[in-house]
Amino acid sequence: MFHHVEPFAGDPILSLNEDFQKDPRPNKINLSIGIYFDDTGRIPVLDSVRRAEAQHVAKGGPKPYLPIEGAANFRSAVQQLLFGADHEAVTSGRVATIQSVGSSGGLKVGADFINRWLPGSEVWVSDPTWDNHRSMFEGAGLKVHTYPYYDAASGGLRFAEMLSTLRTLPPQSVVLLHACCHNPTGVDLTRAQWDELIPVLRERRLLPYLDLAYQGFGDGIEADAYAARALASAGLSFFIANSFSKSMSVYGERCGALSVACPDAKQAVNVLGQLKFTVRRNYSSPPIHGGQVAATVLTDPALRAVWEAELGSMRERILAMRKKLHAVMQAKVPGRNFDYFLTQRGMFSYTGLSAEQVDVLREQHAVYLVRSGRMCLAGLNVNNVEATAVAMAQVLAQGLPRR
Ligand code: KET
Repeated sequence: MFHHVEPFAGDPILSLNEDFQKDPRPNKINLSIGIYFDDTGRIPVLDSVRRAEAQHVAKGGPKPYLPIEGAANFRSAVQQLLFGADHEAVTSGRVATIQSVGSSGGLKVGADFINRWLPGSEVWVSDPTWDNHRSMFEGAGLKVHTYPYYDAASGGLRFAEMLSTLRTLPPQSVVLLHACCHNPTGVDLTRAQWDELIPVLRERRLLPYLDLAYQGFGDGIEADAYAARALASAGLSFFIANSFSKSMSVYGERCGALSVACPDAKQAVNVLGQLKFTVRRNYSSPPIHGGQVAATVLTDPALRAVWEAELGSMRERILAMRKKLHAVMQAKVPGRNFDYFLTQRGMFSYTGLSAEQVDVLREQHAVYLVRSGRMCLAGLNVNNVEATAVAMAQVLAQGLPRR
């Protein structure tokens, strides 16, 4: 029956993380997966989350199926977080939101919806992007292309080329955009660039699909929602998948949402209905726990304040690591510019290391990066940042070919 089934080649991020767990070397450093580790190298359980969980456990309620679209309190809290409570898109009811199994689940449900209801549409993702984007959209039966994004020479953005490519796309093409903290490069659009991009999306009648997986890790919770709010205020129809995995450090709870901003409330009802149909025939309904914890953290004023402070200190700690790594690298490898560590935002930086250099780092120094050269700076801490810099400097000095 299954003799023709091919072996799984492994996932460039998750399989590497599994290899890291198996690595017996005590000095190993995990800068591969996009997970925030604290200064002691642990995945934190946020105080806000712990307290919200305690409230739910104390209530001890039954565990019925949630509605297909998820819990109403969670969905409404998500809309307020993304757009602001008073935003016209929210108050007019023209946003359709489902609670999803991580933002990955939301991305895929949205992709399935596009395949069913916009069958001619093809998808355009940034070059490069999170590996799984291509995989998910192709898995939904959609064709995936790239638009220019990262400029390896400057470590910045190819904004003019990006815009001119988007101007050539057929109407209803889907444009996947990272709302903040671009993965894998850490290179984001400025507000002025978003403001320039939006008229192009509108004129070409493109369908933006925002991925907001790192809200709060860029410039702050509100600031990182700029793209979502600007698109909504401009009256564009768009998708947005958002995640609490990173911002609440609840990775395994698989807690996220998919929202679709529609032209009016009537269309939002139908869109929501079809999202529900997609969910029902995939996994029927989402789990309770993570969504209820997130809803409590978002809506209880005391817990909300604790969470905002906790997220703020995670962001600050990553920034401090960026500065420290930059300083050590600058000292150890004079003549080479490491300013990208300072200018890039969020958990990731694109180091420019080749796959071969990344292999040497892993094999000889037990420092794990993704083979694209992506480094997760949220895995750095006071105890390993120096060792990371020393290892990187050695690898660079070995003079392996740089891409
Ligand atoms: N979008 C982006 C851009 C992203 O980096 C991730 C996860 C997700 C969505 C999915 O998050 P979820 O937990 O489903 O809400 N990225 C890290 C982990 C992974 O690859 O799954 C990573 O890039 O390392």
